[in-house]
Amino acid sequence: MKLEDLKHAGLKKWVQEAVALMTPDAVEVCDGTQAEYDRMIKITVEAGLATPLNPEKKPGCVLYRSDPSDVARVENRTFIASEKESDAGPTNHWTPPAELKKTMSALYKGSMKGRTMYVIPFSMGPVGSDIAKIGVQITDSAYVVANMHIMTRVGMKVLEVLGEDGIYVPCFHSVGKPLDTLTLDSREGKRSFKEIDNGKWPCAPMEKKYISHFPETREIWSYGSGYGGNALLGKKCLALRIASVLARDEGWLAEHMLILKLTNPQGEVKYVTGAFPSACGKTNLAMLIPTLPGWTVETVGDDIAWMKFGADGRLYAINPEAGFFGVAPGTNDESNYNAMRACEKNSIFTNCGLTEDGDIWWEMIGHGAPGKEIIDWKGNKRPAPQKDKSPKGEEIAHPNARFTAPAKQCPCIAKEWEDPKGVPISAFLFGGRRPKTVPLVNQAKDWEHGVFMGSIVGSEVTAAIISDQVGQVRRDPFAMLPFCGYHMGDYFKHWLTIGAAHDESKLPKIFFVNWFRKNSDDKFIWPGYGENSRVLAWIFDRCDGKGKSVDTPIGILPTADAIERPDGVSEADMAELLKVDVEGWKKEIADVRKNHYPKFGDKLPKELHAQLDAIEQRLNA
Ligand code: O2Y
Ligand code: MN
Repeated sequence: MKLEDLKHAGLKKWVQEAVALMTPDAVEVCDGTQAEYDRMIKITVEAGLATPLNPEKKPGCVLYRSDPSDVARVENRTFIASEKESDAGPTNHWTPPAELKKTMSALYKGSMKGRTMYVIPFSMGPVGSDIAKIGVQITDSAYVVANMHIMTRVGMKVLEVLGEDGIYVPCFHSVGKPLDTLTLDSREGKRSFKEIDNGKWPCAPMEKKYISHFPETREIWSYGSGYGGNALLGKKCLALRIASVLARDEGWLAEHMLILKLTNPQGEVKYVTGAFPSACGKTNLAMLIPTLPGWTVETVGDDIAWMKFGADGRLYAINPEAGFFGVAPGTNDESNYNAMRACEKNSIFTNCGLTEDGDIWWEMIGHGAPGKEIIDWKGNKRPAPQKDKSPKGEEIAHPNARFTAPAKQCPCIAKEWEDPKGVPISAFLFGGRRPKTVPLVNQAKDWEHGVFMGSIVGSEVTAAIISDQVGQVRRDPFAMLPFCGYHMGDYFKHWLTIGAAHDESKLPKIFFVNWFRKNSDDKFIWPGYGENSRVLAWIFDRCDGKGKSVDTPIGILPTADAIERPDGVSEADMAELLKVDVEGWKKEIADVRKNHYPKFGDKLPKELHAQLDAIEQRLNA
């Protein structure tokens, strides 16, 4: 579709202004068709940026290799440019919006020279759902267009819903690498050549990358990166940072949470959401295959949940996304069978290894690589690994290598996953990697206690993360620290306000889970993965006021016999997993009081301090 054919006058004007600033060679409005997707892949293959995979191994799939400097989200280049610094809060990077726009406008000037500007109308959530939101992303990356096709709903239907004056979130994106026209002197005279990417992933140097959010005007400006969360602006930028601000203002929740559908042997269903910091197996939990007979888990979403109250007073969630942007290394048939099936066709792979037979490979895929050689994520030929592990720093696939797979291809996708009304949520789970202190599962005594639990989420630092902080807990409240578009103290307040404004009996129950307890030999006590269904079953029952439980100073815990023990977990192990470690919790409370809560200054709600005092008193009683 051509720019002139856009019916929305405000949108047309916004794009025209962007064209005048970024001066692309051409402009295309995306229609979301398969033909368009295929053309984006072809353009990038011809530019040497993509390798089609062997259709017998991975039909309809393609592999990209990014620049080594452009491999992940860049938190230190991510900005919340609210008018007042105090609205962004101490855990976000802040710059005055006018100053940031001035700096970035200078970068955007001529940034699309030699490239096509794609205008992507996209819906986060089923098109037309009351909970969904529309965004329009301008980008000069065909890779981004193809990924947005999978991760969001793109196309004409979105423009129809937008009509002539509908509201959308405007999103600027440029990789920040204009293609110049080079003029060379030759014997025959001057000759001009248009620069091409020629196999080099286009992006700007780190100090010129900006992932900027303007919460008051609900705008996103991204410059300099073509990778993942920096460039696919519907995901972290719109669906979390901007949406969290909308949710605060409009009385709903935009959360970094998976959504799963849990069915018991009697066929009764409950929907559960869960927030976990990175590297806790969120996608694996969303796609879990229960070991507990008769139970099923189906997936509604693996990363983001938008939740609004229905007329019946219950909270309904949608997954605003249409695909999975999953971490490849570590994903295998054992850890996540369903994710492996979801990405075996029509998927995009980024920064994985390429085998001799035209397939992808990554560390812990479950087998060595075939043949003699493999091409690593940097494009270098290496001996084909016989085992599926590599020494740190010498990986074949980058540790943040990704698959982009359509959600509808996941064998365990729930039939309700696109229900525009959303699904009614019965439980919120919070969790982190906590080798000590935190029990396997702990139900909050009430909503405020649950908000307290969410506010102290974190994972213990291991040598693999930061060697001089080993043993400390790196807190990531509600797993939202990098994704909240405003002050985290105000965010806690928003959660408390939601609880106070609604009938608590209809609100989801809140649980803290911890699959990562270790014994004195540094071995995991709980097997995790499919065995987590045993914990989900207890949570299911607790939502109905059933399930054997005991009230303790730290929350409501299962009795020793409430959760059926999996193979390899002894009675003593179970007792360890469910014990109240009084001394450990006193240290936990002290750490939160001294090192965590002070970060949020005056905006930390008094209710959370009261929770600290109450738990401390109960522990001392
Ligand atoms: O590194 C990136 O750009 C991707 S980050 C990501 C992708 C999918 C789901 N979650 C995340 C995250 O950082 O939480
Ligand atoms: Mn995430």
